Amino acid sequence: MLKRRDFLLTGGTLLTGATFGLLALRGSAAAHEYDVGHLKVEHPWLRAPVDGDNKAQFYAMLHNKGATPDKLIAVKSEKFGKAEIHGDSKKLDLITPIVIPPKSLLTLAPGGAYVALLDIKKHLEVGWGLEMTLVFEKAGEVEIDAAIDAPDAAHAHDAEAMERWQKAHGQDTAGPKEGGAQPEHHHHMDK
Ligand SMILES: [Cu+2]
Repeated sequence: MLKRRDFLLTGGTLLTGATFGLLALRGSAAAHEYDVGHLKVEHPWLRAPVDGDNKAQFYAMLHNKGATPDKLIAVKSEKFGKAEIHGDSKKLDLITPIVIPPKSLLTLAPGGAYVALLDIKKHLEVGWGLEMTLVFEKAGEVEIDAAIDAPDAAHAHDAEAMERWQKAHGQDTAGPKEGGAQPEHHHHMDK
């Protein structure tokens, strides 16, 4: 199920009075993070395909609170045909798991290790979310909702890239249009 992302929350200058009103009504905020075993997946996101393309790149912050390493070994979603994990930031052409060392926070970001989402079957709308399953060797599987960011986003919830994309695609940036059903997206601007 796709959900409208509250990406506007990340761009302070874009906040409108109406948005603030919604926020006040919605009450408690859920952070954009998922726990599985000793791992925490924070701000999973992807760079949407450029127009006409059918592949995307997935990134996240992977926090291993445990005393042993773990590995991201597979990524699944009904919306794309397959995923290839390019886990070695020095040899990005290789397909190899992403290793998360113990007691560490691994930030996947453009230019480094990533997951290639290939053969996308349905249009991925920038500003919405994509439900996916991450499979870790030890911690097991976890369902996540990845933010679909602009194709040139530099980091999760890149509001400037989102605004450029919207202008280029004739969408306004005035605020939520789909009513009050958006998931709360409490974002601390960690890059
Ligand atoms: Cu997030």
